[in-house]
Amino acid sequence: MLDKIKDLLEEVKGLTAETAEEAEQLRIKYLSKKGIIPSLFNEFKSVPNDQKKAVGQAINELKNTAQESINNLKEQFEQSNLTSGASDLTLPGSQMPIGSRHPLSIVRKQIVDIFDRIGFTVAEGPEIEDDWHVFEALNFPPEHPARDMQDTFFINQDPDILLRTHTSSVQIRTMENQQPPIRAIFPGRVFRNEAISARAHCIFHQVEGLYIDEDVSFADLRQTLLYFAKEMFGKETRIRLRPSYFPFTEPSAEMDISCTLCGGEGCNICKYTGWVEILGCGMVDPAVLSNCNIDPEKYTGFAFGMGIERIAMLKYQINDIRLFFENDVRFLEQFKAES
Ligand code: 2NL
Repeated sequence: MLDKIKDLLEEVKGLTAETAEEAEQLRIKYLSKKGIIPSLFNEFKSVPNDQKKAVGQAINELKNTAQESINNLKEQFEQSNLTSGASDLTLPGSQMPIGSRHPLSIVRKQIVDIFDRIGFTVAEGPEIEDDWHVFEALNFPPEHPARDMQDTFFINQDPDILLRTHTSSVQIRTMENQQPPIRAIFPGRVFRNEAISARAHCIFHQVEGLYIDEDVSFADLRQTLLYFAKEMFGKETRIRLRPSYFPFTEPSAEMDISCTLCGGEGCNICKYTGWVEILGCGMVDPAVLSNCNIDPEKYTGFAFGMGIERIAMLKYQINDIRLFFENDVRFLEQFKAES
């Protein structure tokens, strides 16, 4: 009987199980009421007295060893049950919802980056302004319609305090504070007292630009804006300048680019002309330079201004300006891929 117990002892030391279920089967086989080890206790009754001590000890050792190794097997499965799920390092992480930049921010950054590459710095200024910086210094005559309550949001009258209608006011401040050479762009939010529609909004965004130095010419203006158009809309883009009028530039022009959608063939976007207007520009009027204490005999310069909404609408084929201001995530989400 001692030999049989020894064999069983070796057997239970080497027990293995693949699953918790298998470990339970082993417990039943060796330790349950009708299992192998309790049945040894039955046989024990017929062991001769002089062997009872040795056999009894051997059975007890077998029982303890079997219990220990089966418990170990069970524990192992309990533990892997606990940890699977909690620390499976191969599981994908939980999704963090990522926001997207506003299309106006994307386009503003593109414009700023393009001019940054040719040496333009960026300047910003106040949205609440006085009459001098928004109108007077820019050569607006006293009766100009833009000065009317109908077109401009006034905060105070006499003295006139108002919401800027263009970022030119920041250019005036820059020229007042700094002698040429000046080469900067001026992005910002502007305000006009207009009825809101698909094409116009009372709040919109502009980028204006200014380059003042000795011998700055209209050719410099044209080449700078051609570079901008090609960088912004693609290498194949062409430009054309049409004569126009602004109080603060002379001569003044409006710039068209060849239609981004049809390449000039004629389509809905360009109203079958092949051209789309994107900005206004001109040579800074000498009177404006004088107003800022810059000598117009020594210095000349060009300036331009564009609406960021207009550029973004063209670039992304957005047909209603109000979409920019509604913050509808279904609209905003579409710009996730851009930065
Ligand atoms: C447009 C046209 C323009 C300027 C803005 C400017 C500023 C100073 C002096 C001279 Cl301080 N000019 N800015 C010049 C021409 C056109 O904007 O259509 N903007 C949306």
